[in-house]
Amino acid sequence: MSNRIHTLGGYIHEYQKSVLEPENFWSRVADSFYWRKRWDKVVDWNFDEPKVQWFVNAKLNITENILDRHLFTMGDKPAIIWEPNEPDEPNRILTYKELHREVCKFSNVLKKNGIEKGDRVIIYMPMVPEAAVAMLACARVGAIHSVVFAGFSAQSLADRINDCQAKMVLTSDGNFRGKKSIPVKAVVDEALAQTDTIQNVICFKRTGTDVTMESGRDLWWHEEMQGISEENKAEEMDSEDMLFILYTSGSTGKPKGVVHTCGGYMVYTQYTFNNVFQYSSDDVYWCTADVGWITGHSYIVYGPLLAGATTIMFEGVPTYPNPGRFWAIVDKYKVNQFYTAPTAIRALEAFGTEPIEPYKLDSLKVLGTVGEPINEEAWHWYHDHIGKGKCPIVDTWWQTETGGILISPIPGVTPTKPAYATLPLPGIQPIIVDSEGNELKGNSVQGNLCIKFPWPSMLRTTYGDHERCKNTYFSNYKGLYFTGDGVKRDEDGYYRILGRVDDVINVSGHRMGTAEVENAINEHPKVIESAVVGYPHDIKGQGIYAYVICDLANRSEDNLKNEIKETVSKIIGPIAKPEKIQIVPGLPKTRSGKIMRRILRKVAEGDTSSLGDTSTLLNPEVVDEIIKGAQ
Ligand code: 7RM
Repeated sequence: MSNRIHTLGGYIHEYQKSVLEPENFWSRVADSFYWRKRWDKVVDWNFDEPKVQWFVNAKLNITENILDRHLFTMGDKPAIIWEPNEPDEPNRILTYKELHREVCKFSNVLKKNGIEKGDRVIIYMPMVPEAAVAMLACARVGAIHSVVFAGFSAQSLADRINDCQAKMVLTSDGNFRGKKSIPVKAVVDEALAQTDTIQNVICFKRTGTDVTMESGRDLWWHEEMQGISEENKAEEMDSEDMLFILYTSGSTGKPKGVVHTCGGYMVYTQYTFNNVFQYSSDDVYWCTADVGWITGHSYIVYGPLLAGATTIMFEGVPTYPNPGRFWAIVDKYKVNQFYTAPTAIRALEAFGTEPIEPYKLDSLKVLGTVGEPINEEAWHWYHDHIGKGKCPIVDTWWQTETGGILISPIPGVTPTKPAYATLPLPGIQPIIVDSEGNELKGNSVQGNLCIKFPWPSMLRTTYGDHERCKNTYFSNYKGLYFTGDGVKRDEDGYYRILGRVDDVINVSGHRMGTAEVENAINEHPKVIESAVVGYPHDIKGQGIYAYVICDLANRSEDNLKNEIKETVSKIIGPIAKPEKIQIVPGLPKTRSGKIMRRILRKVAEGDTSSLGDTSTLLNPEVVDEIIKGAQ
């Protein structure tokens, strides 16, 4: 039923089958779901347009597979356990039956307020169960949700609303995060001044902070839910109808809306959840991501709930009220599978082992990581001190665009290796190419990571701009999906992800385009030009280092740097603030005017010994000035 792999032999068998007979393989996996109408063809694809369709002409609603399908078998099982920011505030537990009821009611609220199949709805909410209810209610009525991380600025929110022409925003009054209480509705109000497609805002009351409610536009969640019917029949969706849009950064200034569709995403997220976490029916699973990122979509909400799992949603941060909070939660709920980011592990490692000592952590069976390469030291710390040497670590490699995990160990089944994502899951055919696109065959090779065959949860397009999808992912190497990551396949055939090979910086697992940050910096009136690179950061993996040319008249450098940070925070959000800003007299440029980022990267890394040939630069003299002023 769950298509779970139990043995190494089973993995090898399933993998081979998935490559030799992909249609039979995926059709067997898909058979365990509830479809209103079965597919005519399993997959139809070409990577040139690109056009990818899975379970062609099948009809379904993903929420019937999450809710209605589980009602009779596990109606009273906890679906979502919500742990609040404050440890002594009461938690909330929603069983499958209660989640079903909430989703049906909120689906009726959406419909009552004019939301129809195909409409775009923005979800800008903190980590509360209502965020999941909102996503599922959209899916149930056939609306396309686009969750925007609630730490993004009004400007970022407005850009996303405008890009997808959203009709509604679902939000909250405020957001508790550690010691802070963040206004959320006020940011929405600011964003809406720059948009003209939003008809209604539905606001969930969380912090009780004062908000302005615009009459005729803004509605309270609790008022709308009052007295609304609990009966709701899910909309019938085509397998290839859009399920959601999620914006992600790339190498240009403008984030792109990655589009996922209903059928393939459903099949792949449940299949990978079951295998990668080896979830069994009474387990408690916890992924610490935010629903604003793909990890929250696929492995807090959709994958686990499709699998009938109990999934924890945590509102707070790892260090509040103290750096033992994660471990307190693990013991409190007897968490069996724990999935987090390397940056969180490194941040907690910095506090030593004392915060762990009060806790048993003996319920843990599987540990996971996602979002960025994990260094060997952090891997061992996690393995020894959290897993007590007995829990396999699944280092899961995947992307917003891939929808689900592509390369990962299967715990207890395939081997693990520190800092390695190891082996592709069944159905995934990775290939390594050199910069000319030649395939690097065999083991002990290093190059760019591509995938040569479609998998059910891959992106279908970038919203409103199919050319961009084609250019970004399918044009670098003909006939292949290009991931943007560098990779090594070692002597044993295991994959180690080396990080991005394009202009994308990964700060604490959050993707940021260098151009996006530069555009924000350039908004400051005193900034003439800027260039941004990533540099190695002990905790965040990478930090943002900005080189800025500016007009310093009547300004101190320190004031200006702080203002620049504030500008970035305002335009993108606090996560994009540069750690280091260096005011420079010029930027190293080629004769065609391209900034030589390679040099700036070296200086930011503190390695000025091998800058390469700088004589071909338009302005070689600035390099010395930059080295002198480096931080
Ligand atoms: C799930 C997610 C995607 C980028 C990806 C990589 C990096 C993700 C790992 C990793 C090394 C990993 N989606 N990345 N997982 N690098 N090991 N296990 O993070 O779209 O936000 O980012 O993240 O560079 O291309 S994402």
